[in-house]
Amino acid sequence: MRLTCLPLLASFICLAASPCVFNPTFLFDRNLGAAANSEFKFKTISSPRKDDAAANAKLTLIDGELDGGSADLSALVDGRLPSDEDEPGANVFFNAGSSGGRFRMDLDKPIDIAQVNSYSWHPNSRGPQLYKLYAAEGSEPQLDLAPKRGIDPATRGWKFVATVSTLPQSGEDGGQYGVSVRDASGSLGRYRYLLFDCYVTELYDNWGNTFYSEIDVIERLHKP
Ligand SMILES: [Ca+2]
Ligand SMILES: [Ca+2]
Repeated sequence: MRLTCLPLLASFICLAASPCVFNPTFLFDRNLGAAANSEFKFKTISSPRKDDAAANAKLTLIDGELDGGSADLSALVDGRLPSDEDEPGANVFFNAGSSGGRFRMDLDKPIDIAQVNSYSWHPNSRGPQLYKLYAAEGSEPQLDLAPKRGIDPATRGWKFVATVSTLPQSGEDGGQYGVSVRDASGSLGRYRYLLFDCYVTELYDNWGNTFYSEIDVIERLHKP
């Protein structure tokens, strides 16, 4: 084979082996003990940022009720972090005894999103994260920006991105969690809106709604 054919062949093999399939996954890390502190430093997940693409995002409750002790939704993007493992006022969480709820993040304009990173911290069942993530560019036909629970957002113009679950298979579930939703292509896509469909982590008692401390959106940077 002539060497000049190799780049073409290589690109063909690449296309055949990894077609442009949208298959986002998530990574997560968990800090326990002294590693769980106000710095939110993880071994494999980047720490929360103050200057990420969600810093000025507008958050809107779609369904469910926030707990009376929860911070406003804006605490998810304020870049501030709890300093203690049980600090309700520095976290967003749905009402005690409820099954969770939905909220929407508006980034003001569509951006190419590389990662959606979510952070939580609690000594027990309010530590792990369990949610479904959907996204929309904004111009989808019949896009419903506020689909209630019971309505599959994917039938209302939203694109399903991933189901995030950091629930341990056994043992204690408390700790500090960092999650990163991403795609092997480097981009989750170009979106203005994100929808978070959040679920309780357990049903043994009323205290299973996650203490979400921050949600970062990392824009994919394009080299000029
Ligand atoms: Ca942030
Ligand atoms: Ca925060």
